[in-house]
Amino acid sequence: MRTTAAVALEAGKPLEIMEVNLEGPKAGEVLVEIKATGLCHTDEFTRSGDDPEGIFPAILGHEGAGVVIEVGEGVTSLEVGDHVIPLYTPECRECDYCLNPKTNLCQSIRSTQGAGLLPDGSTRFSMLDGTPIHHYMGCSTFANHTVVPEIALAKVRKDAPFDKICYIGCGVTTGIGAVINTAKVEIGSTGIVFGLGGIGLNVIQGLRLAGADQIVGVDLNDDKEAMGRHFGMTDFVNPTKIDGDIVAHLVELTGGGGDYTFDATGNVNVMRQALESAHKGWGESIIIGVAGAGQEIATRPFQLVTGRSWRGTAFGGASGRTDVPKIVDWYMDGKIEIDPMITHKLSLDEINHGFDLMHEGKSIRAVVEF
Ligand code: NAD
Ligand code: AHE
Ligand code: ZN
Repeated sequence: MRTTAAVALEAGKPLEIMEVNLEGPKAGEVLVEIKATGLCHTDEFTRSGDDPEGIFPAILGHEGAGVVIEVGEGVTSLEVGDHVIPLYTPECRECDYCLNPKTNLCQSIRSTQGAGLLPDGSTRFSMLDGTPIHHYMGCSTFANHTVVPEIALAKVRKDAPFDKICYIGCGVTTGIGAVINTAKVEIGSTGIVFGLGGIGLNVIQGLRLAGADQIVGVDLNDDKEAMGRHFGMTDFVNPTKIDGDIVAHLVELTGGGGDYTFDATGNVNVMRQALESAHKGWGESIIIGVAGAGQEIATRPFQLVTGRSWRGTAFGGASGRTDVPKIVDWYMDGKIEIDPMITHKLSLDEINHGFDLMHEGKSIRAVVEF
């Protein structure tokens, strides 16, 4: 079939909207009509050329929701008409990683996924002249139709709106899951969140859900304060507007440091600030942000010797086929909020404007509706 997609032809270039060929699903695969997709900073990280794993040409996008159009041979858990959210962290329920409750990082298709291919080692997308186009994070949601392995699709209820639940495909689950699954924050804790974008605001929402008493948000952009407070932030700090060192300021503000701190910026200097503003003796700092090729984190080992720990999380530690339908229920039952964070709705033709809004700090989530 043919479908319309925003194609990343080269690193650093705007996406190009074009008709592409899409082969039908092979064994174990599913053809999905994407109804809506969010723009996450990780898409921009890859588009820009910062991602060491970036491959071009590719169809980016990993925060989608849609409807099953066709299932390949052997697919048993999904049928035509099901509503689904593609998962960049699949859940095969069979590999050593899926069988270990300490991780959500199913590895059953990681090598082909990282190479921009489906599990059989080939791509279903191509240009009209036959040039292959790579998949991205196993999802490629910047296309009106995509083919995804069965193990990388969460089946969700049919009354949930696509233009909101697409965000559960990454930002919502990553932020809330970092608090609940990874940090396992206790009632009464103090949390510090660096970066109040599409991920950080969901960390704040997760901290409120977990019963944290003090929730400090840190961002260079004062415009993020109002939204942070809406989601439960108790204190806002703009590092450019304080006297002296940000770490000392945060330690003072929290009476010793955060029980839990989170980096949601992707900046390695901020990751260090997050670690060092965690409480001596027990503070845990969780890295969520992804950093560009060649960048490394650093701190004095003494920071760890004195009881802080440095950890990280992918997709909020969530096992997608199991957890994502539950998070959709939380949204539908009013336990979590999504709507105010969807600040812009765009058509596929306007997708590059969505990245401009991200850079300008004007959007939390821009969502493309097909
Ligand atoms: P975003 O662009 O919406 O938000 C980033 C925020 O950080 C902005 O509000 C910006 O003003 C703020 N910021 C930038 N530099 C800062 C600094 N020096 N100090 C304080 N604040 C600063 O991005 P997003 O979509 O929220 O993504 C955030 C990061 O999380 C990205 O690196 C993204 O790639 C990563 N991410 C990781 C996962 C995962 O599973 N680990 C999932 C999704 C996104
Ligand atoms: N490709 C990058 C790493 C990018 C990365 O860390 N991706 C996160 C998801 S970000 C979603 O917005 C992730 O899940 N990583 C686990 C994995 O297996 O990819 C690089 O540095 O090479
Ligand atoms: Zn993402």
